[in-house]
Amino acid sequence: MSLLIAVSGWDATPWRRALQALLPSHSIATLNEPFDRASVRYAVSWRHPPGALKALPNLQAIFSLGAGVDHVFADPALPDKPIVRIVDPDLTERMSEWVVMHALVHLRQLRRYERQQRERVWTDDDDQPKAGDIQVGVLGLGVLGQDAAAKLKTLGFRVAGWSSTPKSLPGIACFSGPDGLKRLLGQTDMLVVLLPLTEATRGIVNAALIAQLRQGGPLGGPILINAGRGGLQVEADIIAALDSGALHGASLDVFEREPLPKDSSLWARPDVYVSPHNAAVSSPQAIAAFVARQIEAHERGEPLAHAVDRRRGY
Ligand code: NDP
Ligand code: OXD
Repeated sequence: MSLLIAVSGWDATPWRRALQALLPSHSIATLNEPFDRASVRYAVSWRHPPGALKALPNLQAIFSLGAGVDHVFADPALPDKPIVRIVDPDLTERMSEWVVMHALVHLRQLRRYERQQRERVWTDDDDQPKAGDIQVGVLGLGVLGQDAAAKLKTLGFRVAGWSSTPKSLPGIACFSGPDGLKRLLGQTDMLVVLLPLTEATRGIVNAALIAQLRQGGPLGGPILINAGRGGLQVEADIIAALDSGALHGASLDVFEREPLPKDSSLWARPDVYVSPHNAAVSSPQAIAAFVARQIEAHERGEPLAHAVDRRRGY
């Protein structure tokens, strides 16, 4: 019985080491070595090369090594097997750290004070807004969105969120559907995007959406914080909005093209924070433990947890 590590752009070595330690009775193979296709029962994927998972006659399940599964669905030859995504506190806590950090960085004008420190400028600022003056809108109230929303709330931000299906969450104003989105955007000073990339969400962060955000406000204009996926955003619209003032600033962890091309103007903008798609990295230790627990449960005949809905695409 074996497990296939099917990754591209990542080093398979730490994954192999972590999975082998937890699943000593399984043989583990990677795509760049010979393996017996009939023995493969499970595959773990991060952007696996298209077609890599076909002709595995005994495949039981595919594990995404990220919370997102758009990279798995990108394979036109994907076998019709359950796809399990990561739901793990390790990943969730990392994401909330990133979201909270960027919310605070914009609230407390970190760039400005870094520049002032470099220039040895002392100012007397008594008009600092506080978290309670800021209305945050979180697009996507799933595992990550709910945790980030709750932590922002704890810091004092006023928080609302938007999801596909209606929700009721303590202290968070919840919206759903197209009308709900419009209502949320109209009151939002800081927009946090934690949506999955699907046919329904591709390009959702565009000029039309940005134009609906609350203008002015305590931060001088709306802030965009996107750690969902680059395909959710139209970068040309974001840049135009920053230029026109329709957006006051942005923190972007994900991009239409990754790595972000060297000639993208986003790199050099003082009103934009760029991070290299590492808001919540998948730790081999934590995530291999999640995968191993699921495989052991499945081998005992128990159902797989966190299998995604192929029709919805997340
Ligand atoms: P979940 O599936 O738990 O949550 C997705 C949320 O989005 C749900 O609330 C869902 O609504 C909502 N949603 C989906 N489609 C729509 C739509 N068309 N309209 C309105 N709401 C919609 O995912 P996670 O929270 O675990 O992860 C979210 C995404 O974060 C991942 O898909 C991935 O792309 C990204 N990610 C990025 C990382 C990074 O390092 N940058 C790391 C990890 C994840 P409902 O609740 O009603 O289903
Ligand atoms: C994920 C990611 O989906 O890291 O987990 O992007």
